[in-house]
Amino acid sequence: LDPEQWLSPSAGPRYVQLRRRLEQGIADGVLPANSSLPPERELADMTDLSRVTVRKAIHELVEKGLIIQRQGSGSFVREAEPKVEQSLSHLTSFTQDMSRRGMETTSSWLERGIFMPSPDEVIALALSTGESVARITRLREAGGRPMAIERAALPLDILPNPLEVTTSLYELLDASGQRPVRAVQKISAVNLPAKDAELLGVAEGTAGLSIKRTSFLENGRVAEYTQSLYRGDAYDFVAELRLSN
Ligand code: 16G
Repeated sequence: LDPEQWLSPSAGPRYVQLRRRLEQGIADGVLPANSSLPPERELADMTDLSRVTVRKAIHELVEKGLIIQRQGSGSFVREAEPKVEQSLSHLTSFTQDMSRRGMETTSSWLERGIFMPSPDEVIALALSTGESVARITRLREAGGRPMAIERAALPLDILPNPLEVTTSLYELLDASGQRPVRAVQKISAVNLPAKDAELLGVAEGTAGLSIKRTSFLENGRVAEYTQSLYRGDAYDFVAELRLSN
């Protein structure tokens, strides 16, 4: 924890830098689950920071659920919650996936409306020049725990009023007879950028999975192009493979 090696005057408040440093330690397993943190005074000595700074950093980790404090016995690294195992062979929605596990879904809205499409949305949805898209961006939570950031774009004739989406997008599409029946997904590894990591409650640079889903209606028309960022520490994606002939 030699402060010379990681404290930088340009990297924001010192307590934030210390918090990130500790988060990184937890993510890397240097501070394993159930291990105890050195007492505040010791941490302050080790880092050359004030006790107030140390206390602030620890307080944020408690708020984020990474550390628990027990009266009289100090601070401990919290046991990670079990991962969600998600099958890759069924075209399901987030709400369905979570309710099957007995978890309730909540969403925080980041964006919901009609927008000019991004270049990749134009391509994925085969939009014509000047055509707008319905876009909904949500932080998706299950059982109160942030799981993914999802940005869905749909052609306006499929979702004319994005404000109508209040809970499940797929249930709404289903109700209007436009439930996708087929999808193509591309999964890639990412290091979560600061803003997304913050929303997902993990340290900047934590491993995440980027999933891009393009889904189609029965008649072959593109219904949705959704870019999702899943927490790598919360998800395992599972696919069943068969020998092809
Ligand atoms: C899933 C889909 C996403 C879809 C959403 C609808 C993946 C990678 N993505 O998260 O494409 O828009 O479900 O969920 O599985 P909702 O019906 O709960 O709104």
